[in-house]
Amino acid sequence: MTHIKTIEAQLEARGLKFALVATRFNDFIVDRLISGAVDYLTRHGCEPENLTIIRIPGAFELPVVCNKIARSGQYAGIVALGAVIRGATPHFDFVASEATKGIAQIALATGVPIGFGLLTTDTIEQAVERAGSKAGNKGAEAAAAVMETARILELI
Ligand code: INI
Repeated sequence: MTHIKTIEAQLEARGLKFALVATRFNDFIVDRLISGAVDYLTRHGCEPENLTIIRIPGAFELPVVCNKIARSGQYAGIVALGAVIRGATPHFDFVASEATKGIAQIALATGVPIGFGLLTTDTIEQAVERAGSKAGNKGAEAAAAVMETARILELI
């Protein structure tokens, strides 16, 4: 078989600076997502002094804050953490879709990877399941994705 060049990242965070942008809204869930993200990154070599946690009001504010952080040039990656839980009105749809769209646009426009740790669930139970119980911890997953992507971007 011919040799195929393959680029893969080392799963290692030593020396990389990350910003964790986390909502206060639904903080009983989001605090668990922060724990998952911090735990993942520090277990993969990230020094605590290279982590910054930024608390913001709600998911709707994620894009504007991530935008400024990404453009500061100080961080190898951002982990966006929050929980949008469906209520009785269409508010959920607007908040979830604007946050999602904004985060994706900022990552593309700046080239700074942003891990998508924003839960969008129909119920509180579904959010709890994804914040460190039976469906894992989406904060840790977002941190893992952004760490690997930051390393990949160094290699390309
Ligand atoms: N913000 C969230 O992060 N999660 C939610 O579930 C939510 N709901 O359901 O309303 C929410 N709303 C607040 C919003 O993100 C803004 O902070 C607010 O509208 C002020 O701009």
